[in-house]
Parts: sequence; C-alpha cells; structure tokens
Amino acid sequence: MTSPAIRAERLQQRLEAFAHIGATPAGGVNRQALSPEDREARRLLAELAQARGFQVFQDAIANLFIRRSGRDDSLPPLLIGSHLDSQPTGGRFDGALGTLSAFEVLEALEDAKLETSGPIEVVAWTNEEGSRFAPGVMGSMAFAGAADPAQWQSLAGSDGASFSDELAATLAALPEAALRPLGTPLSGYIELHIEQGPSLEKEGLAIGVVTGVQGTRWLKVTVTGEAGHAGTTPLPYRRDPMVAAVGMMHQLQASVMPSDADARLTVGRIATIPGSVNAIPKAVTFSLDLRHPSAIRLDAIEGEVRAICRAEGEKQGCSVEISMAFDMPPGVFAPGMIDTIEAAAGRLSLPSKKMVSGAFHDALFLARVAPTAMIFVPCRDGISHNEAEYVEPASIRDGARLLLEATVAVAYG
Ligand code: HGY
Ligand code: MN
Ligand code: MN
Ligand code: MN
Repeated sequence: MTSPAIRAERLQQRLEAFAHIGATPAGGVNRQALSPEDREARRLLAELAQARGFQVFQDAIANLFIRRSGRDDSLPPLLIGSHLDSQPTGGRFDGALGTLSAFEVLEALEDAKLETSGPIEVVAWTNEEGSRFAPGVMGSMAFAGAADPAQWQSLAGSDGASFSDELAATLAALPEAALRPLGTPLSGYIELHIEQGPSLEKEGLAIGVVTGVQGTRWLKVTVTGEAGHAGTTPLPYRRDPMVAAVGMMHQLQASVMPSDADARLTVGRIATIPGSVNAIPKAVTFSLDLRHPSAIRLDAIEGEVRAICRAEGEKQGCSVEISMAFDMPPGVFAPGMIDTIEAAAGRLSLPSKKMVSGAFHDALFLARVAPTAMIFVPCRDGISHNEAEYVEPASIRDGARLLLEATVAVAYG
C-alpha cells in the first residue's frame, strides 16, 4: 500500500469536463436541479464511478451515492460530497468542487489500495440550490428526515416544469444506480465547498474550518392593487402595487439591513401581473431571502419585514400577502469533526480559521444525523452565484488534499 495522494491534474480535468455540462457563453454553468444538464452530470459521475469498480446507488429523491468498500462493510459509511446542480447563471465550482474533490479522494484511496475500516461514500445531493424548485437542500433535507418528499410531488418549477416528472426522468436516467432507502446510517459527513465570500482571500488563508451555518428564510410577498390604464388614470386614483412594492424594498434596504451588520436581505425575483407595459399592474410579487446567524434576530427581522410591507401596502390601498417558502434555522457542526479537520489542516501546514457559513449547505441537515463539518477554500473576490466564479488551482489542490487527510483520519484510524 502506498500513501494516498490527490492527483491535482486529474481533478482539474474532471472540473473542466463537468464545466462543459450546462456551460453558458459567459463561462459559467446553467445546470439546474433535475434538468437534462443535471442528468448528464449525474450520468458522467456514475460512469466514472463504475469505471473504477465503485458501486452506484440513488434514493427516492435521486440523491446519488458512490460507494467504495472498506474492511468491514457492515459499518456505516463516512460520507463526503456536495451537489452538482447550479444556479441559472452559476459558477463552475459551487457544488461541483466538493462533489468532484470527494470523488478524487475515492480514486486516491483506490490508487493507493488503502483499505479503510468501513466503506466511504461520495454523494451528489439533489437540488441544493432551490432556484428552479423551491426550497433548496431538498435531497439532504429528505435524507435527514427533515422533510417528506411527498409534499413536493405537485410542485411546479420556476420554469413551469413538474417536479415529479423531472424527478422520475432523473431516476430513470440512471437505471444502473440501485435504489436504496432514504436516510441510511452514517459514521460522519464532510463537505468541501468554496467560501462564496471574501474573508479567506482577504486574510490570505488557505482553509476555512466551518463551525456552522447561518439561518435562511425565503418569503414570497404578493401585493395586490387595482389594474388600470397607464395613460388615463391620475396618480390619486391609483392603487398601484408597484409603488407599494418599491416603497417596501426601499424601506428594507434603508432601515432593516443597515441596522444589523449580520443581517442579509435580498430581492432576487420580481414579477408584475399582467406584466403589460401600458397597464397599471393588478399585482406585484417579489421574493425575499433573509439571513442571520441568530434565530432570534431572524424572527425579529421577519417581524420588521411584515410590518413594513403592511404599512407600505396600506399607504397605496393595496392588500399584502406574505408566504414562507423556506425556513432553515441556523445550525452548528460537531466539535469532534471540526477538530479533526483543523488538526488535518495543521498537519498539512495549511493556514486556516474557524468560521460560520453565510451560505446554506446540505451539511446543515446532515448535522442532524451524523457528526458533520465543512471545509472552505477561497474563491476569487468571494464571487459566487455568478458566472465569473473562480478558484485558483492551488486552492483546489489544498481543499482536496485536506478532504483526503480528514477522510483518512476518520476512516482509517
Ligand atoms: O443560497 C445559498 O446559500 C446556497 O449557496 N445555495
Ligand atoms: Mn453550493
Ligand atoms: Mn449555490
Ligand atoms: Mn452546499
């Protein structure tokens, strides 16, 4: 047995190959959950796995698992991985880096013929992003027993697609992946991911040892007024939902966000009904993505949001309805797994710091069923959910080497 080593050029080639699946002209990827591009990426990963003699499984919500046996296969596996689905104009590394680095770890163990005590599995979670089918982290939520997939069967996507049809097509696209029950026991979970923020790069650090994830809430605000003629209706006669919505957004950005440095408020999607140039809209809908490390502050911010929306609606004689599309409480990772990763970074002389994730991740739900932690590597200017997302080859290599070192520490000991 030789000691396992990451082959950085092989990982780079894998990342290139996957970046071609759903590639956008601006250099990013559009590989949304359960789309033909997502299915193509899953198929490629399954083929690579079978070429190495690894076993391939999927569960009822199409989470994809790749298994390398250990000495005692009755032991629960250590799971490593991330997601392959992307934002509509996403980057080549969000999700793919963690999934393909995990596969590289499996190949390195195989190349070295290193026998781990129990099996190691790589996972590609279904629909982490939630941009096509809300909510996000569907696959890991269902795996952790935090949601019953049956509730999503009649869901329609942002493109009008049927969730159940797309899920069925995705499962059918990998007939060789044996179906397994949702939520198999694990000995642990480690996810490598880009930071998607600027701090590691700014501080010149190679690694973030992630101790937890902040809370996320997705609200949908519907403002309803009265449709009317754009030319003949004087302002005092209008009940214009767009004027109310603009007032709401202005207030949220002018008062709520600046009042709390840890608060994040984002309007990512807005629509008018009927959406005619020369008709005052009947209704306006917009999305609100709220984030905060504290659940108490999240509640307080949501209360402020609801009060502001109600007041701005009343000013314009409009009714306001706010629905919750996604509520992901903040979570913390396992101290033992955090220490394992921090010690491994030390052995590799990789400068690191502990940090909380601003982005949500599948690891948040895995933390409910197994000792879990995450590894971050810097991305250029902290940019992500943007086609310009970029990770230096040295950071890719550092992240994969640390994932291997931590995996061996957990699974070979
Ligand atoms: O939105 C998020 O935090 C994740 O990156 N999908
Ligand atoms: Mn991600
Ligand atoms: Mn993302
Ligand atoms: Mn993630």
